[in-house]
Amino acid sequence: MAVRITSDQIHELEAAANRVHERDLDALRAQLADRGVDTEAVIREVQRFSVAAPSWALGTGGTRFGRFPRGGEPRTTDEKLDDVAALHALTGANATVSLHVPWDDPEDPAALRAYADELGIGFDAMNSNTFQDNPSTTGAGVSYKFGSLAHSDPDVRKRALEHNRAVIDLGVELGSTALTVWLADGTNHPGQADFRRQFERVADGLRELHEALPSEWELLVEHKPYEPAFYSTVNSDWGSSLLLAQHAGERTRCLVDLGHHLPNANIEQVVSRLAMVGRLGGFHFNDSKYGDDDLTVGSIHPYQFFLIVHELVAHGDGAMPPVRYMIDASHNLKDPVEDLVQATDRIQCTIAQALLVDRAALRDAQDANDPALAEDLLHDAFRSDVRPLVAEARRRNGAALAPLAMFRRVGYRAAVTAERGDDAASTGL
Ligand code: LRH
Ligand code: MN
Repeated sequence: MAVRITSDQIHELEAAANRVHERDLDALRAQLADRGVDTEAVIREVQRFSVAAPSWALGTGGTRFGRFPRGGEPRTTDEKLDDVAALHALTGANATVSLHVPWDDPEDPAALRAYADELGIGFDAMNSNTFQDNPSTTGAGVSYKFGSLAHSDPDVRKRALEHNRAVIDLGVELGSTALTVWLADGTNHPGQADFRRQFERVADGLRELHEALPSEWELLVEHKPYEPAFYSTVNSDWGSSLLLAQHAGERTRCLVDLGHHLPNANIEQVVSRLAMVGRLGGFHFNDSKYGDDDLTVGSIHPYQFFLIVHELVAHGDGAMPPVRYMIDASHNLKDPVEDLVQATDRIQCTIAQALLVDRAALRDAQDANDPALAEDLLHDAFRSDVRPLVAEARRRNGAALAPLAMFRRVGYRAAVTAERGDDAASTGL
């Protein structure tokens, strides 16, 4: 019998904490009222927000140098849904999961969908995988070693398209309405391939996929500068991604993985550009210090993340715009659910901070070329401790004031480890 975390359980365990919470909330409300902030609107917007959990990050992640599994990991996609349901019970903001095929390859999609419905979890964008050879995705005699949609061999490209269409078909059965395509396609050696011919092959492949999309579906293309290719990557940056999206068709947009930018890239400006031309499709939220480190959201560059969310709230005219929000991280050291709880909390807090920005005053400061005032207006928001507002939004969603403490208090990991076993390992990164 799967381990469940319920609102009643949380409410009961947080009874004492609730009194302290209400005192802190009242104090903050008074403070923000003086600044003309509509705290109820902030709480409602945080309540409304949800970010998809990555199915491939519910186990312990690793690197080529090692992986230190902790046991009690979800062994099946059903058990991954159990963990996402536990996560959602704690945060009130992870109502969907993003599956990755063939790491998730359900024998009975209808049964999986019924189980997800029972748990109140939906399926966000599906992810295909043409960056690993796998009997179910490549079949005999085909390898993605030298690429997939960019491959010089039409048989390999054909196989890659078939896999992506199969992922769409599975997604239709699960109620998903989007496919994310991240391609590892590129080169390691100058001269290994022709940049233009590789790009044109991918562009044509994505257009074919776009034409295969069911009516209400969208296609998301994800750029990345390097890894596993270390000399050139076909969809290497936002410009390449935008060109691919425009070539593929109107229901193709760009997915921005925060870790997929070279050092010092101005990611908030990339977001502004893509939103401006109506091609911002979604995000893979994470953080990084050096490369595609897939670390906890807001753990390394919280101010950069604030500036990105500020761009979104500005683009959404005071609300988070309707694009696809997903977390994409790799939990090498932390408990995967704890890391996702923290990531979701950081996103909720950053949204609340971005909603505190006095955008009218900022616009005036910008028009008056007053950079000092403009910066202060951003910092007033970024330096505001909004945690009582976020805790209140979670409480109203039936979730936890302090989700990490609650996860530990209910002993979820110990309970599922007892059920799944110390050597239970998950599929994914
Ligand atoms: C590539 C990526 C992509 C996924 C993979 C798990 O680095 O960000 O989004 O397919 O990680
Ligand atoms: Mn990603």
